[in-house]
Amino acid sequence: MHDSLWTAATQHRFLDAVREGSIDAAAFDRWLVQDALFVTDLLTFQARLLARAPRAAQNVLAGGCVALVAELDWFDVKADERGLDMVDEALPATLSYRELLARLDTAPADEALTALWAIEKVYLLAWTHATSDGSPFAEFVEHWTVPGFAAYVDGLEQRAEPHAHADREREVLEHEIAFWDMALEQ
Ligand code: MP5
Repeated sequence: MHDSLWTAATQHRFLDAVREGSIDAAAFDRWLVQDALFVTDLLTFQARLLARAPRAAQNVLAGGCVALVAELDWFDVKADERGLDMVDEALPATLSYRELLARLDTAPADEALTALWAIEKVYLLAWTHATSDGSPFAEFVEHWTVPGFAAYVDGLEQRAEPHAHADREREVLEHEIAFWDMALEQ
């Protein structure tokens, strides 16, 4: 379902440029700083979802919350290495994604869980697409392609209803595309 949107979200020009090593440093840094803001918003959404999810989904969601907190620490380290200030000024695509997460917050748990699965599956596929030998971005590629992350996405898939909530899935994919677009703009 939504095959062309899945392709657009996971084989975006941003990811081609990461794979080729030709990504503009300012674009990569813009993505990094905005993604740290997104992950902060995702943690808010996911912690609330954990509180209202069916018992069977709690384990995978709780593990994900712990991973999100660790990921925020990791973003700080990466930003520091690249000499970036972690601003809290969200660009329009980040704000718009925040609004989508807020809407999902009041959606039924099965729909919210399915949207979360799509959010994570996009990153697994996207960074797999961005993989190349000797990449200067290897640690970023690795972060979202290691077996542990693939297992997490699998765990979400088992508790979600992949492709059963077409509108939610479409919205996630559109926001993911806009997020990559945002990094390349300017
Ligand atoms: C993810 C992300 C994956 N970091 N950013 C966007 C815009 N979409 C999806 O989430 P996580 O928690 O980094 O695996």
